[in-house]
Amino acid sequence: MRTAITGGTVVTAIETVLADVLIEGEIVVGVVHPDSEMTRTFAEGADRVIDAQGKFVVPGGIDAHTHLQATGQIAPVLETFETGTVASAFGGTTTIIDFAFMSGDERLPDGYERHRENAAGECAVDYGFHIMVANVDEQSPKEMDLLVREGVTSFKMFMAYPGRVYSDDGQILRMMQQAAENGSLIQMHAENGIAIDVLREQAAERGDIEPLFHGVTRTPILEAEAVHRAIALSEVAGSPLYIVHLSSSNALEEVVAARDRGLNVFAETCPQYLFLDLSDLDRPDFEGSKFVCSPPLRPQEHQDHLWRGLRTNDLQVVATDHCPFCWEQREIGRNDFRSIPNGLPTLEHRMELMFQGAVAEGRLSLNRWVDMCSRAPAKMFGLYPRKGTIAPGSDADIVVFDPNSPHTLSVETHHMNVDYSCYEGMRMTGQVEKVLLRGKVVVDGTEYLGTKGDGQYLPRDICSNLL
Ligand code: DUC
Ligand code: ZN
Ligand code: ZN
Repeated sequence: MRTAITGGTVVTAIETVLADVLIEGEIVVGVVHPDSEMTRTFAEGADRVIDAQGKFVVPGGIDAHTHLQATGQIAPVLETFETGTVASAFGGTTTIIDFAFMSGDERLPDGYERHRENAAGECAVDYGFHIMVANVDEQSPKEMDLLVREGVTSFKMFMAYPGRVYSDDGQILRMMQQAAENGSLIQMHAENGIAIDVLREQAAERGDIEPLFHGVTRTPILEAEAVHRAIALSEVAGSPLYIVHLSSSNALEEVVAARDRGLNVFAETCPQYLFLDLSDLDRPDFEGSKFVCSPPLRPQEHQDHLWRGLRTNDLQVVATDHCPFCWEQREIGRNDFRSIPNGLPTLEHRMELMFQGAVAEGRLSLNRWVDMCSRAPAKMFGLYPRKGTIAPGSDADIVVFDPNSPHTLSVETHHMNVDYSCYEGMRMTGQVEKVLLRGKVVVDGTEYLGTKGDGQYLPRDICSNLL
């Protein structure tokens, strides 16, 4: 099957060029000048020609932080591998890296194997896994080595949630030492959970039980403290570190200071921290519960700092932490914010939201948009250059993006399996028009053209950002 995408502007993290993209089967074979002889002969013999005049042609998005079919919380995530990845395809994200978790007394590889079974044959886009680590003991570092050899090269640890998935500093240091040996990346949920739990209990005792107090008690000071400690531990271990879902200017300052000292410290933020804020948690009639995630939404003034961090590359990646819960599931915590399940639905909207905030509103360049949504996660998590760019030899995961197609985000039109939208009524300037997954058109406008199981499992290399 030969496909030519003609007349568009190809945008990668590096350059913006008028060029045609030539695809043979699943692979890009040429990015060439529109008037070239190669285009003419290729297009003549092509099975399909896609006209991209006036559109951007960008590498498929990579969302490096999702939780599909997760059951580790108060309520199960009802977004399945099937529903979540179809929504992902509609949003122009052609690869996800999902978190496999250990439940009960499971070992590291158990969570991975269960997750692989659950995902097999279900996914609409390509997928890999990180592991959420709990119950670290002397076996855990060896299990980590085993998984790295299988292509699972990143491991999330928690400084929050004592008594559940929390690891103490010694356990974290031990795993970081092993990561320094095996080349993997430790991802950190950096919030001081021990102190936060005291504040949460005190709030509940005072009768402060509304969703707003979820935000108030998880103060950014205790996010920054945990980031600082995680950096210190990784420096001692000699391992790189990746902070997940960084939410505040306080935490960002710690990352900036570490990077200025030359440490291999990286961080991701999420659209919710750039577009939503603490006041959403204070919406009346328990509506605020729809915005409960951890770390929580912050006062609006943090947002400018995060955008600046993206501009200066102190924040490298934008991922969603997609972890949706329906209204009925939120209701579990009506009488105590501590029982509201944590996580927001964003997977489908990441590319369009980030285009809006970055490009349409003039904060960042087109190339930076592609970088933080596609190339940076590909490099961070060992998928580059197969993913994250449009170049000869790379997978033909391609989005035709219309920069002038105003529309409104709404639960009425989204494909995510959740009964509300955190972005209801938000106006977007640009829109995903067509999506190709390894050369196959899976989305055309409002039509889904894929088949169940199109997505392939991706064993990953190690992070390619290290010196
Ligand atoms: N951390 C996540 O990454 N996702 C959901 C909840 C949490 O604490
Ligand atoms: Zn987390
Ligand atoms: Zn998460």
